[in-house]
Amino acid sequence: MKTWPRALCILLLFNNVYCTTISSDITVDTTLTQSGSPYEVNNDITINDGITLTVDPGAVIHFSPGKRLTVEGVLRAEGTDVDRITLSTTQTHPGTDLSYDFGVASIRLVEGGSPEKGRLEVNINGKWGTVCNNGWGQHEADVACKQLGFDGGVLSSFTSGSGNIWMDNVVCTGVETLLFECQHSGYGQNNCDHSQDVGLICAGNQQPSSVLHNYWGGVAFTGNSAITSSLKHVDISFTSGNVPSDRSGAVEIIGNPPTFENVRIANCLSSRVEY
Ligand SMILES: [Ca+2]
Repeated sequence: MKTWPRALCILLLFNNVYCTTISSDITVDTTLTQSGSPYEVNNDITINDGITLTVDPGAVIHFSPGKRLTVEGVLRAEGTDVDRITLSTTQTHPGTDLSYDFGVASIRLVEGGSPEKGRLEVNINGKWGTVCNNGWGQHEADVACKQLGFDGGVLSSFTSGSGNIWMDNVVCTGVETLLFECQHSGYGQNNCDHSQDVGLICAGNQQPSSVLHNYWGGVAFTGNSAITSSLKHVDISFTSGNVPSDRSGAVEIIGNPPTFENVRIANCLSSRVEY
């Protein structure tokens, strides 16, 4: 009885009918529609060799944390200017701004002499910069240290950085999984100088992948189908690559590459496209 809903789901998919949860590999030609959205993918799934998954304009697909889509067959995700296709996560990431990318490592501690301490730096659109200490307290230190995989931490001061001061007036409630989900003045907006750079001393044993659990694994093109996959007017966000250890691309190309047209990849903890 327990497997009945999944069987029903596959039957519905077979008839191209509305189905919200996808738990198994795509083994017959299937179309995901805007009216059936959002779809929730709660397993690692593969589009099998010889099979086409068509994603209609305006369709929204949300992946559970860590789950990824492997394309051995064909993925035809062709949105339009008005009805873009969304590939994202089931998890909410409040406060994050889709016009920014957080880089592969996203935050780090430097010049502290050991991994758990140092000046806090954040990566925005591929550039490392610092964080101003205006407003910093326990919640903010805890969120940053937890993002780094520690249990928590305290504000400190280390050598000053240089270049961008990316965040100022950071206010966290303490439940955020990313520093980027806390309120702040806007990236690059600050009235600080580098003497106010946040330093941290984190506590506990570092668990490198803790934050990745809110992110999905991205799309891997592994097949060598004669028919080329296509991504057109697609938004891909909140991937961490191949969870937990290998932060590979939001889109990873191992087999034949897809065609890309107007694809936006944002808010990822992974690189964008990896070959
Ligand atoms: Ca300030």
